[in-house]
Amino acid sequence: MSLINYSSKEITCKIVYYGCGRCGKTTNLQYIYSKIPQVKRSSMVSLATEKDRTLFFDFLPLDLGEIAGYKTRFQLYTVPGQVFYNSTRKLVLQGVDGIVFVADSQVELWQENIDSLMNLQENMRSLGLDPNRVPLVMQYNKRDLPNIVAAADLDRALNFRHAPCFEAKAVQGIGVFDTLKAISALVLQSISAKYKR
Ligand SMILES: Nc1nc2c(ncn2[C@@H]2O[C@H](COP(=O)(O)OP(=O)(O)O)[C@@H](O)[C@H]2O)c(=O)[nH]1
Ligand SMILES: [Mg+2]
Repeated sequence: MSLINYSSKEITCKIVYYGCGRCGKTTNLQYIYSKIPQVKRSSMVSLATEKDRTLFFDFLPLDLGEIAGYKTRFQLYTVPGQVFYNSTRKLVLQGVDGIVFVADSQVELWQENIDSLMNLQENMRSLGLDPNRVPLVMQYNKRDLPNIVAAADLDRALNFRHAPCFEAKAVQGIGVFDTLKAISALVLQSISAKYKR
């Protein structure tokens, strides 16, 4: 549910990075934060436990320029990945305009990725969101590690609607902006389609 303010000519969109615990969601936001000029971003808010795991969410507001005279604001959120935080995940998903599903490419996390994707779809449905329609981008992260699943196999198992997908090494920043550009373009397209009459 993007917010469009006609008088101030501003569009605010919400993008959520979803995925199992420790797949690299926070790392994506931290990298984006480190590369965006100060004037284009507010400070990043992180609510983490002592062990560096997201407790509620990370939040990063960005100004990404103008489209047709409208200033576009993007709010990036992550969800806590651990299974028991589902009510928080649902809360963060409310009003989402676009989703980045981050998968951990490591072989031993195969099932966790699938479970997280099922959980995403279930939570979306329970919020009245159509998993087949909300703009979505897939990111296969941790490609730098040795024991990983081939990207094509991850794609077959996870990319249920042939969404744009990117391989990433988020710790090195690789693939992070490709992912962000793809999801922001999809979100802006879907918003302009919605408001065009
Ligand atoms: N080797 C490697 N480690 C990564 C990568 N992305 C994230 N990590 C590490 O994985 C751990 C969990 O990352 P984090 O972003 O906190 O995961 P989150 O729970 O999804 O927010 C951290 O130690 C990160 O440094 C990557 O591309 N390669
Ligand atoms: Mg996190």
